[in-house]
Formats: sequence, structure tokens, C-alpha cells
Amino acid sequence: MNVTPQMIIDAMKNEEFIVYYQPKVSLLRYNLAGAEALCRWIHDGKLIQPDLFIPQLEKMEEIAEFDFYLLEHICRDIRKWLDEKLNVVKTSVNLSRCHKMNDALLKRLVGTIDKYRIPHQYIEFELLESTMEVNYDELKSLLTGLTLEGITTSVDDFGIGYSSMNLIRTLPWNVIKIDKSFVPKSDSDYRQHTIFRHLISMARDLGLDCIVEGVETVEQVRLLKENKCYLAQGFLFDRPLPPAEFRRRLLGN
Ligand code: G
Ligand code: G
Ligand code: MN
Repeated sequence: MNVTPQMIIDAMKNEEFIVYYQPKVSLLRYNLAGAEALCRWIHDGKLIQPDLFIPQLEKMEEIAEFDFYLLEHICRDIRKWLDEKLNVVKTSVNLSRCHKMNDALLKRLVGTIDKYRIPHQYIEFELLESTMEVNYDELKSLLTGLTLEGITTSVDDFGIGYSSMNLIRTLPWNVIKIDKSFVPKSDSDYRQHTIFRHLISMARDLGLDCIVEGVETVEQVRLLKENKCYLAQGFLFDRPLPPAEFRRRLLGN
């Protein structure tokens, strides 16, 4: 699909983007422990998955406005659920690495969350592992600012970027989200198992929360628990759910 800036601007204006919510599950009691907000695009009557347009969008300036647009929608949903007195859970919001990581970004993120009077503990930002282009000092200042606001941050897709170790050595993250490609698919893959085990224990020893994404089998759940990782997100539990369906999950929570 060939996406142009104008298409994105029009789609935002026409409210064609919607937010799905994928549950994060606690493996201690199998209850709802959080959610990740993931966008979908209803274009010409079809539901378009983000990997068909986000990579192109990330090459355009519009990605910044797009993230804010999504954040507004997410805050609006959470406000509605809070008003309904549902047991709201922390929702993580993907933040593109293309933003200019400055004070203005921090102010606008917090400003949006506050506009909807969302208590800060209900929001987390997921940032992809840094690539070479990210300015380290700016990223540090953004993460520190969010921490001071009581908003948690998570390293998304941990393990597949270029500079993972450097990124977690000195920056104040709260959560490491292990990329789905690191989840062992068979018992016999020694290298895969070893890396997986050590990623989880490293996160724990650093005092970071650890969640594994892409959990698809009962066997993988067993492996997570064996390694004392008790948070999972994946198709075994739920796919990303439309808001009405996710709301029903909150009702039962
Ligand atoms: O299901 P999934 O196909 O939902 O998402 C594919 C990719 O698109 C994910 O890697 C996710 O980080 C990215 N993505 C989904 N929603 C958003 C969003 O609102 N903002 C940004 N920047 N990326 C998103
Ligand atoms: O932002 P991030 O890359 O973490 O987005 C999560 C992506 O992982 C989304 O595209 C989501 O649909 C996808 N995903 C979530 N659970 C599973 C799963 O169990 N298996 C696979 N293959 N993909 C998943
Ligand atoms: Mn993510």
C-alpha cells in the first residue's frame, strides 16, 4: 500500500483510525494486568494493519501528529471507562522513535493525559530500542521527565535493536518487553533458551519489570513461569481487541 502524507491527514480528519487493546496477562492469577493500545486503519471499508502503513508513516513528519492523535483517543477511552467505574488497567502507548525527544514533547504528552484527567499510573509509553539516530541525552531527559511525572516507560521489542545493552545500562526504564522472536519455539533450541533465560534474569536483577510478547502456546507459558517471568502478552490469551470487546474484559476484571 502506498501511503501519502495527505492520506494520513485526511484519515485523521475522517476518524478512520481506531484503537484496539491487547490484554497483558498476569501468569500468577491469569487476570488482566494491563493492555497495549494498537492502531488499526479503516480505509475504504477494509481494516488495515499497522505494519502496512506505520513504517511509511515513520518516514513522514505526520507520525508525530499521528501518535498524539492516538494518545487522545486512548485517553478518551480510558476517561470513559473511569467514569463508568470500571477496573481500568495500565495501558501502554507506542511512541515512535521519530519524535524530537525534547521538553516540548514531554509537556505535550503529559498535557494530553492531564486534559482527560487520567491518573498517571494508568499510562505507560513503549519506545522501540534506540537506533543510532536517537540523541541519548534527549532520550534520557524525556525518560527522566516521565518518571518524575509517575508515568512508566518500557523498552519495546527488546533484543532486536542495535544498542540494547547501552540503552538499558544508564537510562531509567521501568519495563523490558522481550521481543517475540526471542521466545523459544521448540525445546531443543539451546541458544534460544539460554538467551531467553538470561534476558529475563537480567531484567529481574536490574529491578526492571519484564513482559514477554508473542506468547502463543501453553508450553511457552510454562517456560516463562519456570524463569520467574509472570507477565505475558500474546495470541494464546488474546488478540488485540476492539474497544467494546476490551471494555467487556474490564467489566469482568
Ligand atoms: O498488531 P500490530 O500489528 O498491532 O502492530 C504492528 C506494529 O505497529 C507494532 O510494532 C506497533 O509498535 C506499531 N504500532 C501500532 N500502533 C501504533 C501507534 O499507535 N503508534 C506507533 N508509533 N506505532 C504503532
Ligand atoms: O509494538 P509491538 O511490536 O510490540 O506490537 C506488538 C505486535 O505484536 C503487534 O503487531 C501484535 O499484533 C503482535 N502480537 C501480539 N501478540 C502476538 C502473538 O502471540 N504472536 C504474534 N505473532 N504476534 C503477536
Ligand atoms: Mn509495542
